[in-house]
Amino acid sequence: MKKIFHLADTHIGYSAYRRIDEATGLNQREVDTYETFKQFVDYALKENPDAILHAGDLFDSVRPTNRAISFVLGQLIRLSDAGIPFVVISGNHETPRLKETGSVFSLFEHIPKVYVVYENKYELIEIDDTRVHAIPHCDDIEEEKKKMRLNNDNNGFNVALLHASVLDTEYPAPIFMMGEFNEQIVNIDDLTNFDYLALGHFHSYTKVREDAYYAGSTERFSFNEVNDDKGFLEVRFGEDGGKEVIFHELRTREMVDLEPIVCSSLDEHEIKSAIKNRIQECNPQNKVVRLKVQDIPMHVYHSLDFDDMKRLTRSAVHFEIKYEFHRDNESFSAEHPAFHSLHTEFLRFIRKYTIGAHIDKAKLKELGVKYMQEWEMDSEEE
Ligand SMILES: [Mn+2]
Repeated sequence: MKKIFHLADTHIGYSAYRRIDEATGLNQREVDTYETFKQFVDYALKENPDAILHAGDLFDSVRPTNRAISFVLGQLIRLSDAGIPFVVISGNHETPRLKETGSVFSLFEHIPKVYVVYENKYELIEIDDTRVHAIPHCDDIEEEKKKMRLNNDNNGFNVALLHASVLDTEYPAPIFMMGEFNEQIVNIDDLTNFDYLALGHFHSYTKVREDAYYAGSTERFSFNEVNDDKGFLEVRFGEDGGKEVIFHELRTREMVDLEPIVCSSLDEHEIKSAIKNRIQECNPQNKVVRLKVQDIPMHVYHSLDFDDMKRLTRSAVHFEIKYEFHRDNESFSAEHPAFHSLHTEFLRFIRKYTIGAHIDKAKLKELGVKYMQEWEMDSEEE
C-alpha cells in the first residue's frame, strides 16, 4: 500500500489584527500559521507517508519575511532528514508577476527530497513508482496541461498537482473561486485516468470528483471559512487499485461569526444589552470573533459605551463589531426595488460601464439584446 499526504494553502507568513503572541513578540496570526504547519510536519514524521504533496500557496506572499522563509526551511529540513519527499507547486499568492523578481522557492531546491515547481511550466516529478504531474501557477494552464503524459504501462501511480479553480463545464462557470484577481481556472474534464488529482487554491476541503479533492487551507483566513474544518488529506492507494481518502483535522485558531443583532424592533436599552450579552456569551478569549449589529439608529450608535466594549472584548485575538445603520428612506426603497428587468439592467450597464477600447459597444449591446430575446422565446416555449 502507498500513502500520500495532500495539503495546500498554508499561507505561511500571513499576519492580521493587532494581537501579539507573548512568547515570541510576533503577530499572533502569523504564529498561528507556523504552528499549524509544524503540527502537520510533526504528524508526518510520526506517520511517515511515501510523499507529501503541497498544492500551492505555501507562502502568503511573493516576498515572505526572512522569518517565514527561515521557518519553512527548518520544517522542510526536518522532513528531508526523515527521508520524506516533499513536492510543492507555486500558487497565485507566491508567484511573482515579473519573472525577474525570482521565486522564494529557488532557495529550497538544494534540499534533498524537496521538489519545488515554480518555473511557469509543467514538470514531472518521479518518486519511486509515483509520477507527480505538477503545474504551478503559470501563464497558460490549459496549454501546460497538454504536456501531461500518463505512464500506464507499469503498475505505478499518476497524480496531478494543480493550484486553480475548477471549471464546471455543465454549468458552465468556474467554481471554487477565491475572488482574487489573478486566480487560474482549469478544466479537469479531460484529466481522466489519473489515480488522484491533488488540488489547491479553494480554501474549503472539498471532494470535487471521486478522484479529485481540494485539501483546503490549514487555517481560517476569512469569515467565509468560519464553518470549515481545517486540515489535510491522507490518500491511500491499495494493491487492488482501490483508493481511500481520509481527512485529518488540525488544531486551529477558533473563529466565530455570532448571530447578528437586528435592531429594528429593539429600543435603545435593549440594543445595548443585546450587544453586551452577545459578547459575554461567546467567551471571546483567544478567539477571532465578528458580530454584526444591523439597522442600528445613529443616535443609539453615538451613545454606545465603546470603552466598556473594548474592555469586554480585550481577551479576544480579534473582535470586530460591524454596525450597519438604519436609513430613514429604507421603507421607500423596499417598495421600489433597485433592480429592474434583465433587459433594462443590461442596457443601463452598457450605457454606464467603461469597457475596453477594443470592444465595440454597439455590437455588444446588439448581441446582448439578441441573446436575451432568444432566451425569452425559449422560455416561453417551455
Ligand atoms: Mn491561491
